[in-house]
Amino acid sequence: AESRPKVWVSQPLFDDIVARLHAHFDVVQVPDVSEHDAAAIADALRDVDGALVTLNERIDGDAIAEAPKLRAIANVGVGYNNLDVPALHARDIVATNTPDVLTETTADFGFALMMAAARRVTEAERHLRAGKWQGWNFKGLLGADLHGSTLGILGMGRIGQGIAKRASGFDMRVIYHNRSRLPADVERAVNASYVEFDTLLAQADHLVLVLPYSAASHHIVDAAALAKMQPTATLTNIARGGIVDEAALADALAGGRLASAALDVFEGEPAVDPRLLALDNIVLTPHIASGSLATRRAMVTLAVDNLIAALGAGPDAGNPPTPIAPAAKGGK
Ligand code: 8YV
Repeated sequence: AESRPKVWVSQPLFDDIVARLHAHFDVVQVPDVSEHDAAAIADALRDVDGALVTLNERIDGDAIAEAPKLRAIANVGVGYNNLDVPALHARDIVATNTPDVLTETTADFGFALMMAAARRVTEAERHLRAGKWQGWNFKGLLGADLHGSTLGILGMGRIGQGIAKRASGFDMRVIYHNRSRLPADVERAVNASYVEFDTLLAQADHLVLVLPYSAASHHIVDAAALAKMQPTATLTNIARGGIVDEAALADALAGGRLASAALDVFEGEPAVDPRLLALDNIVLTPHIASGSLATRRAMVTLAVDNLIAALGAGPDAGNPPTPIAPAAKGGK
């Protein structure tokens, strides 16, 4: 009998969804996430036709070069800075991601983080839990308003637009900066105005980062950018940690040059800079913005559909629903 294609599933995802792969492929699962160093990844890819991976797995040029049979990589996640897409495409390996299905959930969480930073929600809870609440205090833990303020969005893709839509209900003015300006009808639909990067920094009362990570966006929010922000402003990052210079951010927060920040992503995650951990005026969450149960299931479903189709099986054989375009520049 003809041997079936072999696929690697890098993490224990949702078994009932991943089980659909068994109809078409032999599935190799490596259950120990801690083994996912470069050598372990290269090993796992060496003998397979395809793989279902997450942001924990960096699929680099060396691993790809050592995987002669590889034909498809299905990334669970919309951002794909963990994949060397040019190296994959140079070998005609199909790469796919999971856009759209996580947009609204991630926008919800971005809004939640921004609100938590503005109103000092987690700082207030720590205060209470530590037994420091000695009675109601008129001037205690005062924050900044969202309503009537200016929301700045850096990166106006699907998730940025989702956040802009939500801001209308909070009576916020929305300004944005993006590699390219949105068409006028889209700007109207999300009620947002395009501004230059420096204007965004200067005018935002609350700045939210939702842009793909790439060489072009590495540390785009650095000391110089932070210095252009208002000292009363908040900064929320739900994109990738490497977009922010975390040392500069810690300096700004400690020095009173920025009111507060909320980070769901970190440059060296899961490690978090101890200087950030030591600050009170920061909300820190472990990369959970897309983490509703329904959305994580939808992401795995789409990644499984992509992998089946990319390897020439199932109803969409040869046409995965959400391939990463060859010319794509960043992790969006
Ligand atoms: C995922 C994400 O949890 O989609 C993204 O870009 O960062 C998150 O939604 C992560 O990518 C899982 O691999």
